[in-house]
Amino acid sequence: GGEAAGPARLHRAMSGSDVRYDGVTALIVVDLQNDFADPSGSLSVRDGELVIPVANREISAAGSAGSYIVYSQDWHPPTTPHFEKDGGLWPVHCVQGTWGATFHPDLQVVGDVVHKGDQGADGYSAFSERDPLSGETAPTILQRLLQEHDVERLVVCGLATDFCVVETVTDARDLGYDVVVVGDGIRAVDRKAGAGARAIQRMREAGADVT
Ligand code: VGL
Ligand code: ZN
Repeated sequence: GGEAAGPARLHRAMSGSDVRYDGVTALIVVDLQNDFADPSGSLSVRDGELVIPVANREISAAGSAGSYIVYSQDWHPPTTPHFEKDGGLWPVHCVQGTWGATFHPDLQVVGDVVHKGDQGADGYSAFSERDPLSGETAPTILQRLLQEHDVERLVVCGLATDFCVVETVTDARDLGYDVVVVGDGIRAVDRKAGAGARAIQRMREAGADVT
């Protein structure tokens, strides 16, 4: 977009963020938990730790502009068809109340938290949870929180590009939100080569602006 004037430009200059924040914008920080962001996490994303200072930069910029900030947390029970040991895809990760599920210690946490995957569903998107057995989807509390805060536009960063970020962003577009994805604030699992690049392509095709 064009050059911002007044306070928005000032906040950007002070924080180093390229993104414009205002009262109808919310920042969504996706799954910056130890199991994804710490190199010793059970589902650690390569260079995931590099996302933390970028997220903190965006959190500062959003906070200065009075934007609403919300954090998603992958939040699984010890047994869930999401885990490979129980018939799913993934190593055990982000089990409720464990170190792996805790936010990375360097992350600034100043906002609301939305849990997902907590009923045994996959919960890739911060907006919805899909039961891998029945295929049924149910909304999380995220959309209600955004409505309560009069949000029209979302800025998204976090992990992982090819799972929770892309599903959150495409759901957000389906719900009618304008979406900016912070390009240096995401990283991919890349279980299959090129998955991260394809996810970025999908987000752009859905109308998101990936910086
Ligand atoms: C995620 C794999 C499994 C994510 C969550 O946050 O991207 N990926 N569970
Ligand atoms: Zn998970």
